[in-house]
Amino acid sequence: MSEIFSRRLAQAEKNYLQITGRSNVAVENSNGIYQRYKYPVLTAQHTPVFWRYDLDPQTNPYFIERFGINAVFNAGAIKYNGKYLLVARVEGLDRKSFFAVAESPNGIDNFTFWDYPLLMPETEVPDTNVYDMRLVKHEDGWIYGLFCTERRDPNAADSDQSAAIAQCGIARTKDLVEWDRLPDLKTPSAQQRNVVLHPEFVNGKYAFYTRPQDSFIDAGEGGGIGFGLAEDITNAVINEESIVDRRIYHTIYELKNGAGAQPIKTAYGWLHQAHGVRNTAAGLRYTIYVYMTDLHDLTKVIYKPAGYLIAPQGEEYVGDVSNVAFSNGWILDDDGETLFIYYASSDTRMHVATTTIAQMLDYVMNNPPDGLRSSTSVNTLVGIIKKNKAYQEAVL
Ligand code: M1P
Repeated sequence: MSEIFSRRLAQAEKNYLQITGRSNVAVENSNGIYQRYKYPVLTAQHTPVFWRYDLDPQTNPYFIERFGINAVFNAGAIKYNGKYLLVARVEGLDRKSFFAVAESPNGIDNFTFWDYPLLMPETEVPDTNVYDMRLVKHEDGWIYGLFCTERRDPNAADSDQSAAIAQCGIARTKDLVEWDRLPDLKTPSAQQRNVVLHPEFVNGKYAFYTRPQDSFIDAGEGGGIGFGLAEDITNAVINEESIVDRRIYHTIYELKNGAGAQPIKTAYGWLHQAHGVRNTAAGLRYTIYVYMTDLHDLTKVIYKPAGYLIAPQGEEYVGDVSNVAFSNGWILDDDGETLFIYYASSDTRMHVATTTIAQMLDYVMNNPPDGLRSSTSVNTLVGIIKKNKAYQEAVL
């Protein structure tokens, strides 16, 4: 074994142990809604050394990285057998994404990947790229993974090598190791991304939150986050899609939006998280927001605070696709109260924010909604100031 090989191997192993063994640190936060943490929970450096390098000095004398990882982001999340699991979107240097499970004993640090990536079966039309899995423990007993499957548009001209079609892939498992691939979801829309399965049956049917879109990037006529029912998950067909959370001019979700993770049932309604996109002179800006729908009418939004819950902050702004905060996974802990919100920054790395259902209910039900005009925002602010002044005068 050459000196260079042993030195570089020792360094790679040291880096890996340092990053996966590091304790996370809560960051002082003033918004009172959730707690951010100092370190990302998953990065490309969290991938095992034995994924990236050939460890045989005979065949890799320079200890060259043979399979580079570009980014680890947009993870689905679930608690399973007492462990906090993230099914991450791992992207190689070749731009292909695949899924891999990482587990942590506490949900905030020490995430380590399982030895092998997830072996996702294909349908008869192979996926070119798969990403952004939403995990749902459904009342039918299966754990479902819904994800985007992307393929080249078969009708695109040869000169156009970027036209793509996005659809919702569906797979299910009992142990997150063996997966059955089901046919892709069929909807009235040309394309789909950001599809989430509702955890309960609705009138005996499977209920989906969809994101109809006209083309690969543009939501186009797709009005926002949709909703539809399918009789059979093994051949899921939605015939009618209605819009639950509409895109609206001059909001953080005016350009497009998409459901994040499975909604959480509370005493007051279903708590949803989603991402909203707006355009800026510097490009698209993705932020995460929440809203609540009626317990009995899943298509009726009953509470929705104005603006975003999580936007990129500090180093989160920078990455492969900058100015992106995106979430497709959260875990409600066994106490029914502690909530881990997993979010990616700038299509590069994963973070966690922790909160409680009590805090989220207070936020979603009591923070002011968007009045959609500057003057309504001013009225809201004046109301807060007047109330505070009256309170201070009364107690002083
Ligand atoms: O690059 C930002 C995000 O873009 C897409 O989200 P949407 O479909 O809402 O535009 C997805 O490709 C997502 O993975 C990515 O993080």
